[in-house]
Parts: sequence; C-alpha cells; structure tokens
Amino acid sequence: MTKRFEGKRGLITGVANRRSIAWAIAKRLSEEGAQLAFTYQGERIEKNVRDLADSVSSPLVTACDVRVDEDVERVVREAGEAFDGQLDILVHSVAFAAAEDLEGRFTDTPRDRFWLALDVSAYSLVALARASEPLMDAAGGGSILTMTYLGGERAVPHYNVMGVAKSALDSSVQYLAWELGQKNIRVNAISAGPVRTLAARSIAGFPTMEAIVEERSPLHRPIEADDVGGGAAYLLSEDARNVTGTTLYVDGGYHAMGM
Ligand code: NAD
Ligand code: 0WE
Repeated sequence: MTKRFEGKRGLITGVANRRSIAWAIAKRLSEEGAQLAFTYQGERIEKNVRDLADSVSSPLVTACDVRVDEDVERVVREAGEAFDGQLDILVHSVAFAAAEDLEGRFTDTPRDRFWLALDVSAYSLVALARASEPLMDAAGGGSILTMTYLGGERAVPHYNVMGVAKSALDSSVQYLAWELGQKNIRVNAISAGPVRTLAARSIAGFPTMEAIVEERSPLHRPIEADDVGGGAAYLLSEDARNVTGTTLYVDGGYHAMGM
C-alpha cells in the first residue's frame, strides 16, 4: 500500500497509554510514514507516553495541560521547531469531566464543573487550532481531527455535562471548518462508539453500555481503538481533501438506529 503520510508532520494530543484512541491514531499515521510529536498531561503518564513515542521515533514529547494557554502556545511552538516551522496534522483527543458529574444528575452540575468540562473538552480544540493555524498555513494547509460522541447530540444516560461539552465541540468543528477552509485547513470529527480506554473503564456501568450498543447496532460487535485509527487516517489524508466540517461515525452503525 502507498504511504499516505510520507513527509507529513503531526501533533498528537491525548495519549495516556497504549489503549488511548489517540495512540491508535498515531500508530496508524506512523505506519503510513508520518512524523509525530506528542503531548501528555501530568508526570503520572509521562513515562507511558515517552515509551510509546520512542517506539515511533518521535522527535518531541512535551507536557500540555490544555486548560493553560501558555502550555498550548508553547507545545505548538516546540512542534514548529521540531518540524521546520510547518505542521500538517493536529489530533485533538482530550476530554474531561469530574467523575461525580458522570455519576450524579445532570441537573445538579455546578457552575465551576460545567465550565471545567467545556474548557478541557471543547475550548481546547479552538485554542489548539488557533495556535496551529500559522504552521499549517506555512505547510500550504492542514487537517485537524477531534474525537466526539453521540451523547453530544442525544441524551445518553450518565454522559451528562460531557454531552454538553461534545455539543460545543461539534459546533466548534463547523465554525473552525468554515474559517480555516480559507487556508486549506480541514477540520473534522470522529464519533466513536464505546471503546474500552482508560477514560471509559473508570465509568460505572460502561460494560453494560457496551453490551447494549453491541446488541442494538447493525454490526453487533465491539468498537476497537484501531477501528477509529482507520477512520482517522482517512480524514487526515489527502483522500479526504474535499471533506471538512463533518463527523464520521465509527460506531458499528449504532447512530443510525431509532430503537
Ligand atoms: P484516554 O483516557 O486514553 O484519553 C483522554 C485523554 O485526555 C488522556 O490522555 C488525558 O491525559 C487527556 N486529558 C484530560 N484532561 C486534560 C487536560 N486538562 N490537558 C491535557 N490533556 C488532558 O481516553 P480515550 O477514550 O482515548 O479519549 C480520547 C477522546 O475520545 C476523548 O475526547 C473522548 O471523549 C473521546 N471518545 C471516547 C470514546 C470511548 O468510548 N472511549 C468514545 C467516543 C469519544
Ligand atoms: O468521552 C467519553 C469519556 C470521557 C471522560 C471520561 C472520564 C472518566 C474519568 C471524561 N471525563 C472523565 N472523568 C473521569 O474522572 N466517552 C465517550 C466514554 C463514555 O463515557 C461515558 C459514556 C461513554 C460512552 C459516561 C457515561 C455514559 C457513557
């Protein structure tokens, strides 16, 4: 197969461990020739991410808390230094809500934790896109991908404030696609079905939810992070050169069902 990402340079956010969706995407891009820089959040996962990044000969692994403007600007500057002032690909695979807000009632979400979820899970895409814009412009264009979930469009029990954040994220994809299209920068999302990652496994009732999706989706099988990697590679590649502002569902078809 031809290597679709030969000579392409990407910045990957959201790897926590080998099960992360961001890692499945990175593996796929790297296999097809991309050079990748990685960000991680917090010293606790630094070694994980460094080991994974080393396995794909990454030139840059750097800390980034997406709530901090200076971090976002610094990591993109560092990526620019590693990649001769150019960037082709940005993967945004970051989300967070306080655990109690995914367990309790949405109605009871306090103001500060509502903003926390939107800050980490939605605004961060806007901040990263803005910082990346000059490097992508220098490359003659670029492709940005974020990870969303059906709970931003429909009420999924317990997804709660994360659903509101994904709704803001989905809308941000459309507005960014409109503005950055002018610079040949595409912005898309993948809406994944439940994948057993670190973020997912700590959620009470996740196995039940996976079972429901498997039973009711047209394809009746679990969604793997590598399935998302395949869709991501398509959206990030030249094969999708006229695709922007869209959401690709990698969910076994679950979103198409009414019952
Ligand atoms: P994961 O835990 O592997 O990844 C989540 C990442 O977010 C982690 O790397 C974590 O470090 C990072 N993060 C959280 N707060 C941060 C902050 N303040 N600054 C920087 N990074 C921060 O889990 P995942 O399932 O791979 O999640 C990746 C994305 O996929 C998320 O946007 C999630 O909403 C989305 N998603 C997941 C599923 C699923 O079922 N796993 C389904 C659809 C969409
Ligand atoms: O986006 C997600 C999960 C994101 C997430 C996970 C956690 C767990 C640990 C955000 N914040 C946190 N905070 C923590 O403290 N998914 C799409 C996976 C997911 O999470 C759910 C789901 C699905 C699917 C929560 C409730 C219901 C369904």
